[in-house]
Amino acid sequence: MIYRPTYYYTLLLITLLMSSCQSELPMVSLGIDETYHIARMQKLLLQPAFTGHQYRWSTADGRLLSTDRDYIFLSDKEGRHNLVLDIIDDETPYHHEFTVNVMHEEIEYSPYISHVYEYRPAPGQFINEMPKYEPGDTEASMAQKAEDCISGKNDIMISLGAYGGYVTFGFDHTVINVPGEKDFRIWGNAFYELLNPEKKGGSCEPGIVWVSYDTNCNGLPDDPWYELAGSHYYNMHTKHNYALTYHAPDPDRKIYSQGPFINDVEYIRWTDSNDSTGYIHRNTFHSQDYYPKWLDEQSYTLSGSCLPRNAYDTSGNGTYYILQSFDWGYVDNHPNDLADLNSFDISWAVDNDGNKVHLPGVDFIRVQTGINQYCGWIGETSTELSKAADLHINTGPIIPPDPLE
Ligand SMILES: [Ca+2]
Ligand SMILES: [Ca+2]
Ligand SMILES: [Ca+2]
Repeated sequence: MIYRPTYYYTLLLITLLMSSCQSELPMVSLGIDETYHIARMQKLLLQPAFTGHQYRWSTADGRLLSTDRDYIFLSDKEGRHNLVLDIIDDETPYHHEFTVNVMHEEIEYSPYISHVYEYRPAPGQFINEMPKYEPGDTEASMAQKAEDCISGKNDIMISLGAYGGYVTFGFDHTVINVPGEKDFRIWGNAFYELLNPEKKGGSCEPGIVWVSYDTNCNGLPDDPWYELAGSHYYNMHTKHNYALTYHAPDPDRKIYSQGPFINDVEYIRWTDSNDSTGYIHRNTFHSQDYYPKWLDEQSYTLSGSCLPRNAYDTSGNGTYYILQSFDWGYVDNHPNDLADLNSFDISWAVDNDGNKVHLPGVDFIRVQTGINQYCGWIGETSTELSKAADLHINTGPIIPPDPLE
């Protein structure tokens, strides 16, 4: 028999009593701490465990932040933020004061793209080339190639193909929507015609910008998307909630040419939500496949808003097209040196019904070719981009120190 001292039984008794107390009065926690430490421009998801009739998140000086049960704290202001959560309930009201200390990030943020989440271009004469498809590539590896092109300062152009093609990217932090200021800039390859630059037309291929806030905080672009309403959002010829389907080339199609440069007129057929149909033609300048080779589907649908056509055949015989820029709010729509016309304000965001939406910041940005248009020998109108920057992150000293000083 093993000797057990008396205190062993005393301890056992206390343990049993404690555990029975705990089962009768379980410790319930609000789930919101008293103090948090986070880096600036990072989200803090606050989810109280208690329920009530209403919720009120506010600053300690009384400014209302939200009346939702869950709240995402986000700030670019370093320092101490004193906050209050009130759970309003007749039986179990709750008042909780807490502090979020916002610090500077440990590793300096990059102002440039850090990740490409999706690359889903429409067919086009630069598809499978910008970036280049190689046997074995998948949608994921093509997204990685797109990332290698447009992230950081790599500044290599990718093409989104014809109408509806898109890319989705993000940064190593949340891009803050600073009130009254534009928030990010995107570089394309638009240019004005040299002879008449004042007309602001030439090769302008407007891409629509969409933004999304990672409201479920899972790091994935599976949250609601909002269009940035540019200058042509309310144009009577803009189609909203539009969809267009591309069909892989039919091996039994009739192959015939049109003029000296189009050698396969019925190459890639499209059908749209307005019961229209048409083709992406193949031209003599680009001989690779125009349908994304990494897609297994024999057709795929792209949707969004569709902007009015912007091309004019100034020659009258199909030899000289001018693609007119829109006023503001689109990618690949004005030359890159016009910084302001290539910059975007998150406050332009609207929902699917066109109602303004306030977003504190965005985690995901999507650029989508906005026009369904074909211009003879120059081909389909396709948005291109090579880089993007968060305008609120300091890009560091631009002027090197003077060696004579
Ligand atoms: Ca803003
Ligand atoms: Ca998400
Ligand atoms: Ca372009």
